[in-house]
Amino acid sequence: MTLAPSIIASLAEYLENAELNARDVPMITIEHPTLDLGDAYAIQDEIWRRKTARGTRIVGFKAGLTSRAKMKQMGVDQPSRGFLADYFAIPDGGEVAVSTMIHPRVEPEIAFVTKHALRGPGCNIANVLAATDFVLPAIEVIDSRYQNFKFDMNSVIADNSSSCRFVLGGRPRSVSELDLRTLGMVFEKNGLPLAYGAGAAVYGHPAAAVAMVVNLLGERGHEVPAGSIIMSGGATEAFAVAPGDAVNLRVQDLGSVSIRFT
Ligand code: OOG
Ligand code: MG
Repeated sequence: MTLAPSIIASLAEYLENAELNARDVPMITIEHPTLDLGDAYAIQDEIWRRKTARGTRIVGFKAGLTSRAKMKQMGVDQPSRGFLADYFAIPDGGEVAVSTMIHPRVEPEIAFVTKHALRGPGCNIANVLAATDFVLPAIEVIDSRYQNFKFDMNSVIADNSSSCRFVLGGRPRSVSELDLRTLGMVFEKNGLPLAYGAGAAVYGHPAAAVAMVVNLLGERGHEVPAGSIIMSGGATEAFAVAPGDAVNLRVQDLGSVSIRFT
């Protein structure tokens, strides 16, 4: 950590206001070039604290940048974690106004829902599978608060890994019935395929991405409670959306999930 607690608090307020007002801001490492990974997670955790202090519930967590396609698209080389607030959730088939966001993009994901608590360090795939109640197809809507959707690793982590909205849908399935690595995905916009994916694109195995999130949370003393939603990360690059777009994800054996943008 290189930054004073007062700077961490003011950067958290700055980034949370950018989210709440849907206004983009310059990357925080421009003004604070010494900001390190510890500072970045401290800022994210301060945004989390600000929201819970206001009565917002944290319903789960997410892995970010867990696929090669995502790392390549964003020019980074490590994964991240973020948290999911109650108001990020959009019902399956629901709509969201693009005007409430800055420059939203969509990603095809597999979401896990836990039946037991998970705690790192030392969490592995087997622990995740044993603690998983079911998995679901999910679309994540990300929205970087940074200008032109451009950032470095520490800046995006401070910005809650671009978390914005998510939709869960389809058919919940137990992990014991599935081979999560070979699970096929078709991601569509306005009825046409955008991209194809497979579970293994996500960190080798989507449950490995979840274990990574649990371990990153454990480094700062956070436990993942039973009943949490954990998004394992985009299996393909993310795609920009505009008003009028309808986005649908079909996942093998898990059904489909959709969202419309107005
Ligand atoms: C960071 C968040 C990435 C994912 O699934 O990889 C993410 C970003 O690309 O803005 O949610
Ligand atoms: Mg994502």
